[in-house]
This record gives sequence, C-alpha cells and structure tokens, in this order.
Amino acid sequence: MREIVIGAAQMGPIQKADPREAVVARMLALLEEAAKAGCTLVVYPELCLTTFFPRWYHEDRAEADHWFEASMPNDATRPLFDRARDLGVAFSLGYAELTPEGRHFNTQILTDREARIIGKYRKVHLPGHVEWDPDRTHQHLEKRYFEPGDLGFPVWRSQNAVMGMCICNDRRWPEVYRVMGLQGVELVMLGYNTPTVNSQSGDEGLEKRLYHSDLGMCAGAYQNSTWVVGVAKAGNEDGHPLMGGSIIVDPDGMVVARATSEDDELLVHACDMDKCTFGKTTIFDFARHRRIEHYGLICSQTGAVPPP
Ligand code: CDV
Repeated sequence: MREIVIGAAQMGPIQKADPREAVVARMLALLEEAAKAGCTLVVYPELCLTTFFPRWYHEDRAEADHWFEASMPNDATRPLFDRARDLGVAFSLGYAELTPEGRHFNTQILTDREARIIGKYRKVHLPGHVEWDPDRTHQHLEKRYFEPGDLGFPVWRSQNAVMGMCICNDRRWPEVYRVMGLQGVELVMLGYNTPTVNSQSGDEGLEKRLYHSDLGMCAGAYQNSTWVVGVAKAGNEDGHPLMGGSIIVDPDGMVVARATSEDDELLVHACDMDKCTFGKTTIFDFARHRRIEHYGLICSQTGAVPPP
C-alpha cells in the first residue's frame, strides 16, 4: 500500500481588504488541523492569498499588480513554509505570479515535506474576457490579467507517487488529465474559484455548477485512473458568491470526501496510490488500447468544424 493522507483545505471568502497575513493565519490553522489528522500533503485553492481579483476591472492593468506575488515564499507566506517544514507536511497552493521579467501567470506550486518547491504549474485554460463586458452580471477578467501558462502539464514524483496540478477551469478539459495520464499521474491537485452563478446565463445556478464541477473531476479521475483533489475558495467575497463543493475523488471516479460548508473546512482522506494500478492495467491501459492514428484532430485543430 502507498498511502498518502491528504488534506483538502477549502477556504472561505477573502475580502478585498483582508491582508495576506490574515489569510496565511487561516491557512496555518488548516495546516495544524491537517497535521493532527495525519496528513502529509495539504492542497489549498486557486489564488488563495487574496480575493478573486479578476472580477475587478482596472483600466490600467498595472493597478492590479498589487494582487501578485513577485517571489515565493515571501514575507507573508514564509510562516506557512516554516511551519509546514516543522510539521513535515507538503503543500500545494495557488497564487498570482509576477515574474522578474514582468509576466503574469495564475500559478500553483507543490512542495516536498521539507517545504522546498518541487513543482510549478501555470494555468493554461484562462476563462473570461479581456475588456469590460456590460452584458455580464459580473466580470471575469482572467484573460486581461494573466497570460496562458507556458509550462504544459508536467508531473513530479514525490512521496512515492506521481503528482500533477491544474487550476480551476482546467478541470473541465479532458486533455488536461490525459496529458498527465500519459505521464502516469496518480494524483491531480487543483484549486478553484467558481462563481455560484454563470455570468452569462442566469438560469445556471448552484446545483448545475456543482454538478459540472464534479463531472469534470470524476471523469478525469476515472478515465486516467488517478486520484483528483479539487479545492474551492468559497463564500461571499464583497458581495460576489463563490461555490464550495471541494471533493476528493478516487481512481474509480467516486467521490470519497466532500465539503459541506462555504467556509474554511478541511477534508481528510487516506489515498492509496496503489488503487490507481487496476484501471491503468485494464480498461485504461493506454499502451494496449489507445489508437493515436485516430486522434490527430485533437492536436491539429482548436475549434469545431462541422461538415458543410
Ligand atoms: N477561476 C475559474 O477558472 N473559474 C471558472 C469560471 C469562470 C467558470 C471555472 O471554470 O470554474
């Protein structure tokens, strides 16, 4: 058995005015709880150090730079790295990354149990729009503030398992899981900020949003025989509701733990990485069953082209 006790550290809302130090104090409380429960890995949400700022429009993009981290760790997050090292708990967290060259990414990192950063992922599928959109109930300006990730979907070996990451909207795209599946992934970690309602469709409410969130993660887990840990930032941020629904999914695509609140809440599950073997050697034994001669369109064409 290759068991990793994993904590999915859902976070409640972060208001615009909340300083990073206060947020990190909440993350530390979740870390302590996780360590007491025997976790050796904790997964935090997307952009977990600040409010979900892409809902706020700045005509001058540079005005949004104060939501970004120019280094990691930094003064605000160092207490988390220090305490995680003391406790021997690895973690994964999402933040807005400003590179020394002035590039902007929606980023997630993974540490080992000594709090050394061993993996970095930059969000590939950026939802939303670039300019102010008067037809939406709320703005979603990720395409304005970030550029698409440039690191692909790498995986890392840690704690005797093969681990990968993706971020929020990525969880809806089967290509994401399959590219990691082709590298033998056994655990996909992701964080998300998903508004409770669709800004372009008033009748798509919470129930459907939660269902679609589950659907993508459960399918990705099953079709690649991997664990998936999806962690929300939830609740009401300055009048803007985000859904909860954090889940841990096993390699059969079954939800084994689910958040019940829209607050800081820790889910814990002992995930046996050996459970990935059955699917990977039977129905989803890629080497035996995949037919790449028929998949060319996936990599040669972006949009759908129906017949004339
Ligand atoms: N942060 C996100 O990527 N949110 C999207 C919303 C806009 C649909 C998501 O896929 O959850």
